[in-house]
Amino acid sequence: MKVSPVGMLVIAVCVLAAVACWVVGYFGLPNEVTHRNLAENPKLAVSVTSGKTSATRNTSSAAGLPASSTAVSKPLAQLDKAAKTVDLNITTNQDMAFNGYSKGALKIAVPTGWTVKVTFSNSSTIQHSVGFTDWAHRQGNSFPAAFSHSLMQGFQSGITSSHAPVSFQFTADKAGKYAMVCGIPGHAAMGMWDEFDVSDHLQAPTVTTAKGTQKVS
Ligand SMILES: [Cu+2]
Repeated sequence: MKVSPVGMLVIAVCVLAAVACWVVGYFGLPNEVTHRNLAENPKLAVSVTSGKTSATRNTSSAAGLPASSTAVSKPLAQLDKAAKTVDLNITTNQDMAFNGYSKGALKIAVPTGWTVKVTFSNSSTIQHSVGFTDWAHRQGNSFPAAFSHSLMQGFQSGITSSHAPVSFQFTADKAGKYAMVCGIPGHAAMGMWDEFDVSDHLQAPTVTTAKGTQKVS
C-alpha cells in the first residue's frame, strides 16, 4: 500500500499527539504509579494541620492535673527533644496518689535511653517520697532502684510541705515495665504507685490516664 506524503504527515502528527498526551498524563499529574505531588495535596495538608492542633489541645489537658488536685502551674510532664530529656513534675498531697493518680491510673512511658528529670513536691503534712522501682515491687515494702539514682534522696523518710521540692534525675537505660512508688512504709501497699514504662518503640514520651494517651510536647 502506498501512502501519500500528506497521509504520512497526518499519521506523524497523530503519533506525536498521542505520545504528548501520555507523557503529560503519566508524569505531569498525580497518580498511583508515580505518586507525584500526592504528599503536597492541599487537602492532605489541611487534615494534618487540624490533627496537630487537636493533639496539642489534648496534651495540655491530659498532661495537666485533675481539677480536684492542688493547683500547680507546671504541667505534669515537659519535654526537651534535642537533649532527649523529659521533666516530670510529680506532686502529692494528703492522698496516697501522685498528681491525683494512684494504683496505676497514671502511666508514664519514655523511649529507652532518655533522661528523666524529676521534681517532687508535697503540699501536705503527711510524709511522701517518690522513686522508680521494678514493677513486681510496686506494692511491697522494699523498693530496689530500677535505674541508677532512680530513688529520690530521702526516699524512705520522705518530705512534707515544709520541705523544698526535691529534684533528681536518672537515665531510663533499660526497656521494661516499672513502677513509680512512694517509699514511706505502707503507702505503696495502700495504692501510692503508678506505672512507668521504658520502650524501644517510642519516639517521644507519653502520659496515659483514663482520658487516653497523649504525647508529651
Ligand atoms: Cu507516700
